[in-house]
Amino acid sequence: MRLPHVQDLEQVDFAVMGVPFDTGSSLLVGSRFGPEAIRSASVILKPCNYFHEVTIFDFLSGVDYGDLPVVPGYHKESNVSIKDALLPVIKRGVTPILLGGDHSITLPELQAIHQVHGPVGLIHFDSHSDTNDQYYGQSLNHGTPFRRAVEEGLLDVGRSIQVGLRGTLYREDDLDESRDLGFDIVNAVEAHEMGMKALAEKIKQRAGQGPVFVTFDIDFVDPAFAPGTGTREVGGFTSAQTLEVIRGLTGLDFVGFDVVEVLPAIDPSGITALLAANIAYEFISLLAWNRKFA
Ligand SMILES: [Mn+2]
Repeated sequence: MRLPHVQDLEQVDFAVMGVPFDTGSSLLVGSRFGPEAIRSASVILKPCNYFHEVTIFDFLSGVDYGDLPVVPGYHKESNVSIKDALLPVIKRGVTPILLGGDHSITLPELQAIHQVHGPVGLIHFDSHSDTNDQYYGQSLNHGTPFRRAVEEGLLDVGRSIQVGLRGTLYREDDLDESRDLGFDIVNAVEAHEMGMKALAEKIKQRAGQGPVFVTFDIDFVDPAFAPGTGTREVGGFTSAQTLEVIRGLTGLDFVGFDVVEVLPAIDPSGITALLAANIAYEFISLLAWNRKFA
């Protein structure tokens, strides 16, 4: 987006930052290169969001903060490092727009958010619930962050919702485990049936008035539109539907966003990173919309 690479947060409203960590991936690795690919794709973005009738920099100041430090191959150390590096940004009142990286990075993000904001509502776009207890006997993985987040009390789970879930499961009761943790769920078939406007309304109803964090796994989108990700599931959503549902989320009290699981090596066309850049742009637009209209 050609934002300046600045780490001085004086007068800054939002900070884009990369989290180039993919040690939590269960199948294909390489999302550590997601931030670089999304940044490269983002040069085409322009400041005016025509749909919202808002020109971002009339209302917000934003920077590219660079990447948060990680230790490739070392999950616990990286989680501590991500949380410690993010915390001062949030303490300054700056809204983070985080670029992954695999979905395990959202746990340390939420740990940092929780220290400042307390439990937050989670709006989780994904084809998977990511609420498994363990993978390969390990508690930290990109399939487990939201179970850990509930266990650690990071979420106001009564205001949290997972949308877009689909694909084959391990057991018939897999999704019940997510409901038992307290999440509301809209699976992909239900979301297709209700349409994106109604889905956005349902998400807003659930998220309510308190602080919310939005986490967007790019595999929410159908692999036809976002092939560059490691655990693809068919039957997903178009890029147009993706923009429509995000644009419907105006007026919420956003405390942070991430877009994760972009794996550029298996998408030579670059359309996955381009979509991820536009998703991040729509997140920023929601912040600008709130300044202009809320
Ligand atoms: Mn995920």
